[in-house]
Amino acid sequence: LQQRKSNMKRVSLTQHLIEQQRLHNSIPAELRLLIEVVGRACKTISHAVGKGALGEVLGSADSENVQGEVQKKLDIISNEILLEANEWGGHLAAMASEEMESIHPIPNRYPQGEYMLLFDPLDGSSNIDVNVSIGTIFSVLKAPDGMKTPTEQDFMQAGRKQVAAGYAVYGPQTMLVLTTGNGVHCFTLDREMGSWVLTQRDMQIPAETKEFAINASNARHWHPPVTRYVNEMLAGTTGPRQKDFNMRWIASMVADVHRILNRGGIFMYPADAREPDKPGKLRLMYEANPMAFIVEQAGGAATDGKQAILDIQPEKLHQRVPVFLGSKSEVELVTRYHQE
Ligand code: AHM
Ligand code: MG
Repeated sequence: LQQRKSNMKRVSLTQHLIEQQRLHNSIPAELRLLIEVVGRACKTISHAVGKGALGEVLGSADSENVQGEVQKKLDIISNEILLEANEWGGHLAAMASEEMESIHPIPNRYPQGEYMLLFDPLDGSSNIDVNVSIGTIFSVLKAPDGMKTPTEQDFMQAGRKQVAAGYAVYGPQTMLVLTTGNGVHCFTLDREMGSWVLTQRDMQIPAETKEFAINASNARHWHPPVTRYVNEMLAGTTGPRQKDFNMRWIASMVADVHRILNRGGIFMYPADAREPDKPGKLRLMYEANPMAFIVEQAGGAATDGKQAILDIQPEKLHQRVPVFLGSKSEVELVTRYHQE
């Protein structure tokens, strides 16, 4: 009886999206279809990830992606799953992926929709083979001209223009975290039923935090504002911050951001002195923008050290940016250090 009662109260992804449309008029049917299709693709990816060695999906493929990184088998499989799932529904005009050099227009044999989908099919590749949380990140833009096939130039829209963004995290539980501009909501995959169930409404990042995330092995290359900010935290109760901080680094952005959404903190992937023309590691269009949209919607902040990530005018599809995101007061402090 208890089980039946709790089942009756469950809100599915579809129900949630329809309710949001009625409340805020922000999710037209075509966008809802898009989000549901991405959600379905993430279930398939979650299944492949969960099989691991039994599915013969672990290890590297014999290929490199556009940034010259060796692709894992699961990077390629996840990319294929997302492309195939989204091609034929009529809701998209084009797609772009971290794993593909150029954009992927919708083939002529399918109707064309008004949205453009960007994704990092499997983020945290270095964690795939060691059974640590990884995820899919996605971002949705409007095609500027619904009539014609989009070009790469049509994707060059600032993050503020996103109409939806989200990520799935494949961890002990598989979760989908989503925003369409009216708060951030989290769904847990019910593996038996195969459905996304709303488990957290209106996630809010705690404003104050004692936790930070950065790959400290790069410390000797950091620029002075980052060194100052981190050193002040490391100084603990006797330093200028007058409190002890804790450090976490999962090396999967989805998992680090998911922790910050739940219990606060700041995540940093700064530019450093190694390659002046290569600002950091993370990609604006597939990682920084969707995460910045989610974080701002949850009451946090996201900058590149100088300006809000969402205000950056993109110049290239695979452009990289420094990233500082999470609890507002911390992001503001490290951003101020960059401006001083
Ligand atoms: P990927 O998209 O190739 O997986 O790279 C992005 C990942 C992020 O998830 C994570 O924050 C970062 O790379 C970790 O980098 P590092 O190996 O320097 O710790
Ligand atoms: Mg990535």
